[in-house]
Amino acid sequence: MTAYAYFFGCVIPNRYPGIEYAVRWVCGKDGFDLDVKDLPDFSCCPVPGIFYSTDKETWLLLATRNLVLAQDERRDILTVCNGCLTSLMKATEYLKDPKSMGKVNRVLAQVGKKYTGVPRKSEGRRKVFEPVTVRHYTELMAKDIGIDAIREKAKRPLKNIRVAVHYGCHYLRPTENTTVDDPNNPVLLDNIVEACGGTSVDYDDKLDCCGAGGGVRSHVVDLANSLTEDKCRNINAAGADCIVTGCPFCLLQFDNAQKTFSKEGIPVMHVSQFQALSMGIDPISLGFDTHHVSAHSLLRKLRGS
Ligand code: 9S8
Ligand code: 9S8
Ligand code: COM
Repeated sequence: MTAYAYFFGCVIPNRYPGIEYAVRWVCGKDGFDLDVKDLPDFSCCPVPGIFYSTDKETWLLLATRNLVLAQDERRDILTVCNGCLTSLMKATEYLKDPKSMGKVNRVLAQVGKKYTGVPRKSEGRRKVFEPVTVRHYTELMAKDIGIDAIREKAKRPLKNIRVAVHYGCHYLRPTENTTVDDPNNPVLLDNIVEACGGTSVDYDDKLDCCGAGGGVRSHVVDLANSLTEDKCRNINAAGADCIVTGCPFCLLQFDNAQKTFSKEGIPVMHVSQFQALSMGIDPISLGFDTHHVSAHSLLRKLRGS
């Protein structure tokens, strides 16, 4: 059985603890009972839109330190965020260049750490090191656990719930060389939603950015919010009851931006929260009271279904 390390990033523990609870619940004894461990020394990935875009050396150093923590425990990293996926995956690709790896390791030596990758196989007497594996929650669930197993565990299928799935940029294009899903026609989130009993509705510009990423929310919040408004207009036109995403930063943007242009708003949740609901979790555990847009109407509809 593959061993994983939880990588929650910053947004989930600080803003949406209900997502953390949902992920632990789905992966734990009540759910799929995976071998996942906390590595308390993990830091910010660091966030790609700020660090990767402005200071690649610091970005690679901090990302590598996180990779080393997982490498030394022989664990794959389980990210629950698109930005964390991009940052850590991209770092493993930069580290394939021996020069970059040497440079980073010279600094990491000061804190007694060294990135080598993981010795997964050997050729003759020589060990072959491979990059630390970085997985996204959505990918792990849809591909490894599998859609049938998700459907089987959905004891309380979320029938009647119309869902607008939002993938987010860093999920669709995590690196130049790697994809977790088809960037032009992604399906994994839609498949999870449907396996949980929901109906994934199509809407215009589904693959567009939520508006927040790449530092846009931090620097030009009005622009970020107007991009979100465009997306929400399309989502409303499709008659969705909620938005489901695999990225807590997209979730934060939808959840916060809506108060600037809409009174009620459409509830937004992480795919793990949606999945946990279908598996019969008590919704009170999912921390919807920390979301800006109320989930009350959705939960009422659920009770009726
Ligand atoms: S860590 Fe710090 S800011 Fe964040 S959530 Fe996802 S991206 Fe990585
Ligand atoms: S935040 Fe999450 S992944 Fe990104 S850049 Fe465009 S979309 Fe929302
Ligand atoms: C978005 C991350 S998930 S970033 O803002 O583009 O870094």
